[in-house]
Amino acid sequence: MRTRLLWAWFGILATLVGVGLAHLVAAITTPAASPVLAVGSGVIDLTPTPMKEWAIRTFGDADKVILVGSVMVGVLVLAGVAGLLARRRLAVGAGLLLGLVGIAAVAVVTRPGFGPLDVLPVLVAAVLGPAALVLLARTHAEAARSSAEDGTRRTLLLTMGVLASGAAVGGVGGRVVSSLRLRPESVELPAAADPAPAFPRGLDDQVPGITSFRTPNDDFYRVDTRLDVPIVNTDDWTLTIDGDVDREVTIDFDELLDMPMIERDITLTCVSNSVGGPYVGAARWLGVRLTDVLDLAGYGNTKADQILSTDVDGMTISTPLDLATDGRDAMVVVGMNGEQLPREHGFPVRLVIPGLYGFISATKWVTRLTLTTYDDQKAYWTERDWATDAPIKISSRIDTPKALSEQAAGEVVIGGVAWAQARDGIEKVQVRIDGGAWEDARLGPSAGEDYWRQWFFKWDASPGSHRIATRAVAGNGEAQVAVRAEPFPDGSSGLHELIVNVS
Ligand SMILES: Nc1nc2c(c(=O)[nH]1)N[C@H]1C(S)=C(S)[C@@H](COP(=O)(O)O)O[C@H]1N2
Ligand SMILES: [Mo]
Repeated sequence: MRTRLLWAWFGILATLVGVGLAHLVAAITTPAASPVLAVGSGVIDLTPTPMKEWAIRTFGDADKVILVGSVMVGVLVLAGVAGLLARRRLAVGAGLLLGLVGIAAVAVVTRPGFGPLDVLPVLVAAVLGPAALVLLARTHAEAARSSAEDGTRRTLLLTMGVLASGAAVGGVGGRVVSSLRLRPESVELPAAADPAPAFPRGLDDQVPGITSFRTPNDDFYRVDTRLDVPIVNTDDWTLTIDGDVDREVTIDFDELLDMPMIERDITLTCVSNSVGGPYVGAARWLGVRLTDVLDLAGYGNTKADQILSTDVDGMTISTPLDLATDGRDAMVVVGMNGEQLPREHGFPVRLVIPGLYGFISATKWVTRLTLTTYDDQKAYWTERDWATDAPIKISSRIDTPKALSEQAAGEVVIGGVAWAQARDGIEKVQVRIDGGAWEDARLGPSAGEDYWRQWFFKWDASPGSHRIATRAVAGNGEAQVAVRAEPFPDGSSGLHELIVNVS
């Protein structure tokens, strides 16, 4: 039994060495080409949409940690099996390890944005993993042949120690390198030629527990298909406008900064947000009008019906051309809340288009805008059956009190945020207690029609269990849809309702 365990360990150790050092090499070259991350991304891409939705709902922001963790556990179980097999036939065990690397290699090579250098990490894993297993098997064989005193046992332990340290150096080194590379490059952003009005003071201090009127960059929700943050530097960044345009144009970062800047307060929303969910955030964005950028290429005669935007890694997002150019403040963004874009949110350049869910509008790390048709080219989520036309649905969320919380009888302040982008903003928010009449909530200040609005309602709570509901009406008269819908394929609907216990 103990020998078996030892051999399983050999397999695991050999794999950790390969994967750890490959991770380090990837951190230095292309982080996404790390075997574990590449397999993880492959799993994300292959997972059917309903299951992905389930994972996001169940695990929330931890979904990626859980995914990478599961991939790691799966790999290590197989690595243990490889070790056990190697006990009888070394070649079989080493072969299984190579097979595992082969799966990672497929994941790396089929990744969008694959470059030749990206094979380096899997090559490292392919050489070091099996080599470590062979080394362990040889050292073990020698230890078994000689007597305990002559130090070969110690050699085996030493070998295992060295390999474990190698794996740790790889893993930790990879982290250190990534965090060094993630440090922001500091850029000087120009002032807006067309600035946003002074930002009003929200209800943050007045209503305890309400969502902050402006979402700080560090707290802004993050949704992307990648497991790592791409490192794009301004020197290397260019934006190409091509497809069905008068002339293909490429501009660099300085040329973009030289264009007239607008500044707008816009609330971004993810299509995967459930009613009452957290995937919504509001910020002040600085950037160039999207139509100004498209004008560089000329698109008056285009037959295109979509803007297919591509990120630095080849991931694509499609936006209906008519909606993006209908006069709304669609932007090619460089600044967020008075700072340059954080790397997580698309540095150096992303799109923000008010009123459309992020998955059809908010391309981060954008490098190409292609005017084309939905018939000719399909974006990432279009291939996965999500809607192509997905305006953000009107919604109101209760931030406080929390669901199932205990409240003291008397005055309870109910508060939250509501949004109705590209629909003349929020006109009215209402609250209903225990299925009674709808009553108007008080609204906080407005920061424009594309920005959410805070609201509160003073409720005289009597003892017992109570059901609170909220709904919103937009400035254009449209009301929040009460019919329940899941996020797939074009966004959730329904009323946010919760129960509190008053005593
Ligand atoms: N390159 C790229 N851009 C992307 C995505 C992505 O996966 N890759 N996700 C989109 C989705 S689904 C949303 S909701 C927004 C989220 O932007 P945030 O992460 O800055 O909040 O970015 C969009 N832009
Ligand atoms: Mo999203």
